[in-house]
Amino acid sequence: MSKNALITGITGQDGAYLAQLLLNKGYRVYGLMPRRSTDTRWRLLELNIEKDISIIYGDVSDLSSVIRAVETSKADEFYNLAAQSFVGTSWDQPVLTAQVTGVAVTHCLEAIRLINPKIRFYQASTSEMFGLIQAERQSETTPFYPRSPYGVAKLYGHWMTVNYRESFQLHASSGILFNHESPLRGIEFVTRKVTDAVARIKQGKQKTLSLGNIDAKRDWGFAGDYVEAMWLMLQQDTADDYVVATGRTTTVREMCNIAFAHVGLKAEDYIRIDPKFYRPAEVDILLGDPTKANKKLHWKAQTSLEQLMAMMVDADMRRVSEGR
Ligand code: NAP
Ligand code: F7E
Repeated sequence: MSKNALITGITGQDGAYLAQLLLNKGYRVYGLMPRRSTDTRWRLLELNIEKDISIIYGDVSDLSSVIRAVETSKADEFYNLAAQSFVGTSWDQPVLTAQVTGVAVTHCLEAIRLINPKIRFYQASTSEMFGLIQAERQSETTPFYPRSPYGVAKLYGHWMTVNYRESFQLHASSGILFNHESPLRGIEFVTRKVTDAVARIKQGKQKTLSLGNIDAKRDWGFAGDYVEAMWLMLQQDTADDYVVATGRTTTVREMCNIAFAHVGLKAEDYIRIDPKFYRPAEVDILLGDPTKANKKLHWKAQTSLEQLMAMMVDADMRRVSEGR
């Protein structure tokens, strides 16, 4: 019998890829979507799956929305991907970030506990919880030290997920995912900002690219690979926490070199440093240790950074040439 899945954050990068994956596996997919004044379904339209998803309007910061979504969807699996997910904005809207990215996780857990404790739950945790890193390679046992209101809010959600698993025996797992990108990445994140600029510069529509701290290092993977790990976590007999990463770290500078080189340009000829893109506190380096996910989930990142940047630049070259 086919299963029902509820995804919050269905209109985001991961929500779109996860919905596609679950539809391909025969799930009935329900998506909780906040009503906005303009249509936010561009990713679902780009993957051509918008007609296959049942949308439930609501907001994760509103407990009644979440309760209604759990009841309406009759979910077997609940993926909480909704968040104010941009780290930079979390210093400008720290209270909203705490509510949407942090407290709302408890709304999801409470709805499950009250309506059907058998529902399996996935919480979208993050490498930002490691912040000022306490080990060279970060694994499930590395102590946390968040460096942004976003990281702090996510850490609350992570520990509530662990707590509800231990207190109420919920099948609740926390995926500690390192940065993952794709052609569907939001334009404000650095990889997509770069690939969009590469396409515009190559096509004569932009002259330079302004960035902040290009010495920061990230462990970047492909979102399409990472949503598979989310699903695998909920297929295990017991719930647990997993680091999902590639195990390779690269500077923003080198990522730019790769992206510009894909269209035959040199990044250094176009990059300008603008202090306005620096953050009040930076996460200098992240490098994940995905050994547990490799062994227990049999999951491994399939896409190299070079392949990822090529995929993203090619998609933006197409968009820019179509006038988008
Ligand atoms: P994203 O593209 O920013 O998507 C976030 C989604 O959350 C959007 O659909 C957004 O809808 C929705 N949302 C925001 N506020 C909401 C609210 N109050 N109620 C209901 N929905 C709301 O993020 P992503 O990259 O797909 O990431 C998915 C999740 O994984 C997030 O929780 C993120 O923090 C986490 N994460 C991401 C990464 C990464 O590298 N991508 C790594 C680790 C963890 P609107 O667009 O309408 O606001
Ligand atoms: O920044 C530096 C910036 O905004 C990456 C989210 O998905 O991953 C993401 O958070 C690095 C940082 O991602 C610019 O200072 C330099 O060091 O692409 P980002 P993030 O902050 O790592 C984690 C895992 C999440 O959970 C989050 O939800 O790049 N950087 N110059 C810049 N970053 C941006 N955005 N723009 C710049 O101009």
